[in-house]
Amino acid sequence: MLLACKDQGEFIYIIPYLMKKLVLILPLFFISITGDAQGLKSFLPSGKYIGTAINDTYFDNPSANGADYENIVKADFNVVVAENAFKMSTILATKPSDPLNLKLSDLNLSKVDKLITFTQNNNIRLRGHNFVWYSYPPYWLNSEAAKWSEVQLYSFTKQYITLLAGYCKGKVKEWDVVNEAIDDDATTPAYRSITWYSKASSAQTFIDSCFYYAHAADPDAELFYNDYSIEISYFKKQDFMLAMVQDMVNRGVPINGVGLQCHFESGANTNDWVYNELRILMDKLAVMGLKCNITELDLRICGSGSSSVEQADEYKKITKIFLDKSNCTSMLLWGFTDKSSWIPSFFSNCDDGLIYDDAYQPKPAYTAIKDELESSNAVELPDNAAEANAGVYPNPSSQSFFLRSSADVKQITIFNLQGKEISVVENVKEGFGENLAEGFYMVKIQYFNGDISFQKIEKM
Ligand code: 9MR
Repeated sequence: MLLACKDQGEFIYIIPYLMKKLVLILPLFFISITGDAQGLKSFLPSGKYIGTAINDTYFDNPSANGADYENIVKADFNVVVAENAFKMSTILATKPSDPLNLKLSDLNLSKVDKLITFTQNNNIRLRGHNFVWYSYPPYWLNSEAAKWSEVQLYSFTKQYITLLAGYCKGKVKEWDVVNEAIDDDATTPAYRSITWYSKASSAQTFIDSCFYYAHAADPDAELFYNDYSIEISYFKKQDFMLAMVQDMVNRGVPINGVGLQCHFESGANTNDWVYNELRILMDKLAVMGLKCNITELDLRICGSGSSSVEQADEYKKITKIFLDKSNCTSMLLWGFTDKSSWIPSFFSNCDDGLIYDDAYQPKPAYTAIKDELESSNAVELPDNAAEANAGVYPNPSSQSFFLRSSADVKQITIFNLQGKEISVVENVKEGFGENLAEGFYMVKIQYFNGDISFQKIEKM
């Protein structure tokens, strides 16, 4: 293969070629196999978490992955969630002898224990997904629940959440309490009615109760409502969700945030309009005092609809939103390697949605996220600072300045302190001021909406 594709088989050319290849390959080997200190998480500002879902093979067949899987998780991520291991379908996979008198010993906690140990040993935050989900219930639950009264439905749910949240108290820092409770009706969405819990006469009271049970069991855990197709306002589900969580906040239900799943199709769902929508939604939830985290991000490539380069740019833009918005504290991918992803089995003709390939090598998407994190790392944002701290910041690693703003900026003009114009920067997103001489300057920031602000900066 090498001979065929390189230098017509002339041996003398092969040695430098191989050496060049080794130089290229070795750093990748170190990044992916050894748990390199320069993994993604090392570029995060404080208070931010980047993470991944942990696939079933990690628990069921660890040898299939060798050491690569764990080493990558340790190097790159400071938050993880189990893709399936914390779901009721796993925890109550075996029918309890008396489901209405649940005991801790009825819960299958072996995978929970494994992930708790792994995260504690490696200083990784653990999020739990999920207590209540209409989909994929344990095989026995629908038929059993059909026999229950509403009171028994509440009793079972309370026991389950209390046992699991109590067992994980202090170890699981945040939970998806309720997952996907809103249906997909395009015009008039409602609470899902096809669920084992539809027996509750008020879906909202049932949802509230789940949050109260979880809060009582672990008052320090952050509690989330998690869903898909709520990311953009085009889907009426978003309106429903916003009204629902606003109402919960108003009534004092212990909800801390909303999880946006973000299962996007690269090249299809991710034009600028989507990014703006994400920012607007995060702001709306911030006004309610709620976090808005990205909980299951992937960008599947379907047929020839996109490329790894386009996908990388999309990952970069979403990472920037995560960094810009102070109420978006976590961005989790739904897995990190295309070797184990839900995508090909759920979407025909789609694959390759993650940031490492099948062979655990980082893809352009990995580098794009890393670059975005790296370029934003110069300034550590205090809590709730994203909007208040809009402005120009120095980026010491590149001797340039960057702009932090959720509003689009038309142009930046740089003046010296005598008021003489030094330069005009049109594409401020790329960073600017690299060639300025040391000293103080005044920058004029002109926004597309007509707003103007001034700021003094120092080039060191
Ligand atoms: O990726 C998960 C897949 O392996 C499971 O078979 C499936 C059913 O448990 O759930 C998938 O994860 C879903 C998540 O729990 C909720 N949001 C959508 C995810 C992808 O379907």
